[in-house]
Amino acid sequence: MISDKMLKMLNDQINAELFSSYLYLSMAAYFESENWNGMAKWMKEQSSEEYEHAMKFYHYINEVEGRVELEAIEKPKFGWNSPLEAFEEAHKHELYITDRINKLVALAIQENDYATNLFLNWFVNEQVEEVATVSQIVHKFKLIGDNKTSLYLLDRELGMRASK
Ligand code: OFO
Repeated sequence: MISDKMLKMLNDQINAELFSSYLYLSMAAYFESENWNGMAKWMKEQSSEEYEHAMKFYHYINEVEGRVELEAIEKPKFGWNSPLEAFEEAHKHELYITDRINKLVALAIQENDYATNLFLNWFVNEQVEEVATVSQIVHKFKLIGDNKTSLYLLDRELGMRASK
């Protein structure tokens, strides 16, 4: 049995993960509008992963006999000035999500909620990977600058991201 406070925070995290999915889909749409099809593919994959993250929380809440309560999803930003700006925002967003996961873990520890703590371990590792991946992409964009050929090649590289 989980506490009401924990249940509320887990439900809020469903909303945060769905917002992540929505934000990355909006970035994908921006990339498509600029004909960066590889970047769009990368972001669509990321958007799908975020939906899966939301569903992990959904299933966990049901497993511990809590009640899933969905709230409205905030409208994501519509456009960015450059691919670099979009990926920088993705990086910032992942740091924010990491902070949220850490707060969930802190509450689970405080409440001696071992099951939820164990469930959250997967997300702790996932956040390390997500922050590192986006950070590397931002680094590549910064190296490349305005070099069109290199941007074309990076777009191709990002488009090779496999579906999970
Ligand atoms: Fe769900 O990890 Fe990104 O936001």
